[in-house]
Order: sequence, then structure tokens, then C-alpha cells
Amino acid sequence: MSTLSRPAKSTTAARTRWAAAAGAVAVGAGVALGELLAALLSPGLSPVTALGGAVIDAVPPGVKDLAVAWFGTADKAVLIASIGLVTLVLAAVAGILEDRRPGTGLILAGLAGAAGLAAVMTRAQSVQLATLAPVAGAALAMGLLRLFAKRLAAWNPAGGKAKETAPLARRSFLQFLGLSAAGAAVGGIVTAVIRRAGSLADSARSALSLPAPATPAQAIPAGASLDVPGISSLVTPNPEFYRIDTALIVPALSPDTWTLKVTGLVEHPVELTFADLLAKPMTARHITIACVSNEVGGDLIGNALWLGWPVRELLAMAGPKDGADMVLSVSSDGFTAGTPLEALTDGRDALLAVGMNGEPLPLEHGFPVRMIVPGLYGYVSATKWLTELKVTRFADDQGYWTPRGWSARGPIKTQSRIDVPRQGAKVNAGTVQFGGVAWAQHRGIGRVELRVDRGPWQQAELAPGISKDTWVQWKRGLELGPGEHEIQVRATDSTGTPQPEQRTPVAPDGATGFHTVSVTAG
Ligand SMILES: Nc1nc2c(c(=O)[nH]1)N[C@H]1C(S)=C(S)[C@@H](COP(=O)(O)O)O[C@H]1N2
Ligand SMILES: [Mo]
Repeated sequence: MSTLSRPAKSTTAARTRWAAAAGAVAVGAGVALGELLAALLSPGLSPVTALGGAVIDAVPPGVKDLAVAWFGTADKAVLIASIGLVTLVLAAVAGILEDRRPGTGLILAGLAGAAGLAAVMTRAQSVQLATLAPVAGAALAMGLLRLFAKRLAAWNPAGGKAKETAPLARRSFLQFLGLSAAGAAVGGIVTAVIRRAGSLADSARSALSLPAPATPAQAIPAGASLDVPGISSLVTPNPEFYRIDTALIVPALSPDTWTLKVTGLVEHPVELTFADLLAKPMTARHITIACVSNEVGGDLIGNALWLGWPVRELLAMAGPKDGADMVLSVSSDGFTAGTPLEALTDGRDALLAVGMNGEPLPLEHGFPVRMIVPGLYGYVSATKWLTELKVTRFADDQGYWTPRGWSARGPIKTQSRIDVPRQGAKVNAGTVQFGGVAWAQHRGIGRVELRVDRGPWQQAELAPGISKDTWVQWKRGLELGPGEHEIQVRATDSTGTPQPEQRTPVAPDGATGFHTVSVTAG
């Protein structure tokens, strides 16, 4: 038996070739899985592109200039091909090593996976989900390497006589190799198709120029951004904007074929192309949107300048029938949100948004068109990749999350957050500067107060807000003696209603309670 699992001394050239092929297939399957997961989970950041980026960052500028001079615009393709070639050679070596000394090939594949992981983690756009791709890819490659090596040892090909010596073991090895190679190829093709759709939508987006708003944004009042280091920026940059959706693959819609249908309880069903929409008089508004799943003190909230056509104008064209009280907005991916008809027609700036902070909507934020409704949580209003508005009744229809334990209606609750100092911070005893944000969309914030160790509430300074639909910044210096202190914040909306102290979970209609941080003064 031992001669089967341990390579014979006279390892044949045939066996070496098959071991190399096994290494190539194992690593190829690992890379394919990693790239597929990346295409699904973190478009724009895959192990291979991250490694490429790391190589570009690492090579001296002189070499970069040389590469551009030699290869021109093909320099990136050459880089990727070189990475591919190096990977192939290493993969073959890993296969041979694993055949000769079980475990050594695994170490090599593990190191390559670690390099991919390090590259992904050190990229600027790094997101936590992106780390899954190199880890899963390396795990698959290592698993396959081991399984191939086991089957190859059982077969122990010895040149021309192989067929006669161990036909069953031979077939087992070759079948497994062929299946794995086919799996890797399918993975590669699926990845390419996903990437291609994404890049088509990307280029359509880049080619787009947004119309100027007929109704420009309100001016940002002087002093709306407080000078407190570490406070949330008043307007959230797109790359930092939180993203929440059920989409495994970010829908890549073409604005050329996109249409929006208004259906259901309407006098005149309407269908609008993207060109029709862009020709409408646009409104620009800063609006703060928030997720119902945002925990107290959480960061599933952001403020952007949205450009869009008011939903009420489209609904006026369609003419909702008597009895309608809800608009079910439908996404290309099947997600739906049920918004009270009233919130779309009462004059607030509910928009069919095409722009976010001066750019077309980013793909992951709903390109080409999404809804934005001031005052309502995203799950009942902010449908991305919007394709249909069905005018209906709460009695007849439900948004995606309603049968899943969330309330049918989702007005945003008054909330406040301490941005600085952070939970657990060490500060100098004396006057400590606190700063953060508070929101009560469409009602507006009236007051923000802080208290130390459950003492009396002390009023914070409120920066002037952009509008009642946006969050506001606040700051306050607090006297802290040496030791640990608990600081709490509480906002009151402009109607005079303070946010409730009682802690409630995010489900079914949004968390309540005071954001609390403890800091140690010394
Ligand atoms: N198509 C689609 N639109 C969606 C969702 C979704 O899952 N699918 N999630 C909603 C939820 S719960 C929120 S909080 C907001 C988040 O928008 P953002 O990702 O642009 O921040 O989008 C809303 N629109
Ligand atoms: Mo959400």
C-alpha cells in the first residue's frame, strides 16, 4: 500500500506532467471561484485585480513608464497576462510538490491565497465582503490539490503501461480533473458575463451628462458644517455612502432600454423612457436617507444631494383613482417598497432620482433611476433600479419586507448620534469637545442635549441645517473629571417631541433609545 500513497522513487515524466496539470486545474478552479465571488460580492475589487494594483503600486515609476512605452494601452492586459503566467507556473509547481511531498504544494497555494488576501485588504476601496473571495478561492485550490494528489498516487502513471496497470484509478483521476477543469471554465465564463454587463452599464453611466436642475438645491447655510474633527461630513461622499439591498448581483441596467411604467389604479397608465425623464424639469435637494435596520448609534444613514423629477408630477400625469393609498415601487430585481400615496403627493420632495452628489447614480445606488422620499425609511420608499410604480392599496399589496416581519409603514424616527469622541476613547480631563449628528427627516430637529453619567441634560449647539429633510450637526464641550464617564445624547424634533429613552430593537419599525458612549478622562 505504501508504494501507492507514497511516490515511487522513479517518478515518471508522465506522472510529473499529470501532477503539473492537476496543480494548474486546482489553482485555476480556486482563482475562478475567487473571481466569481468577487464579481458577485464586491464588483471592482477582485483578488486578481487587487494583485495587479499592488504590482502597479510596487513597481518603480521608471518601469511603469517603460511598460506604457512598450505596450501602450495594452499595458494592463500585459500585466494581467503576466500575473496569469506566473500563477500558472506556480500552480504547476504546487501540483508537482504536492505529489512528491504531500503538504508542500498546499503551503505554496496557501501563500498565494494569502498574497491575494493581503492585496485585497490593502486596496483603498477594500470592503469586508471582498476578503471572502481570496479565502474561499485558496481553500478550494488547496482542497483540490490534495484530492488530485491522492488520486494521482493511487494511479501512479508509468508512461505507456499506465492504462493496463490501474485503469480504475486512472479513470478516477482523469474524470475528477476533467470535471474540475470544466467547473473552473464555467465559473470563468459566468464571471466574464457578469463583469461585461457591469462594464456596459458603467460606460453608459460615464457617458451620461445630467441636466441642470430647473429647481436648484437650497444653499447650504454658512456654519452648517461644524469645525469638529471626526464629525460626520454634512454631505456623505458617494464611496462612503452606506449600501443596503437584497441584490446578490448589482443590477446593470441600460439607460437606453430602461423604462418606467405607471400601472394599477390610475386613469392613464404611463410609460416613460430615460430620455423622457431627463427632459423633465429636475429638482435638486439634499435629503438624508436612513435604513430601518440602523441600530442606535449605527452608520446606516447618509446625506446626499439628489437630482430628480418629483414623483408627484408623474402621478399627476397618471391620475390615481379614488381608493388608492399606496404606491408599490418595483425594482428590476423584484424588490418592492410600499409608500403611502400621500407622502408622494403632499408636496414634499419625493424624487425619481437620477443624480447623487453631482454624478449619475452609482450602479450600487440604483442606476439609472431610484426613488428618494424625505422622511421614510429606505425599505418603504427608496427603491433602486426602479422600473414600475403600481398605484394600489395597502389592503391589496405589500412591499418586500412587510411579510418578513417589518411594518407596512416606516416613518423615520427622531435620532441622534455621538460621532466624537468614540466609544472607549481616552481623553484629557477638563473640557472635552463632543460632536455628532441628529435627524428627524421632514419634521426637522429642534434641539439636541447631552448628559454625563445620567446628570442633568445640557443643551448642545446646533449648526443651521440645510432643510428639515436633512440631518444636522451639533457640538458641545462637556466638563469631565478624571475617570470613566457615560455620555448620552437626545434629540427633540421641531414639533417638540423628544426621542424616546426606551430601547427597542430595529424590527419592526426602527430602533429607539439614546446613543451612549463611555470615555475615560485622565
Ligand atoms: N432594489 C432595491 N432597492 C432598495 C433595497 C433593495 O434591497 N433593493 N433596499 C432598500 C433599503 S432597505 C434601503 S435602507 C435603501 C438603501 O439605499 P442605499 O443602498 O443607496 O444606501 O435602499 C432601498 N432600496
Ligand atoms: Mo433599509
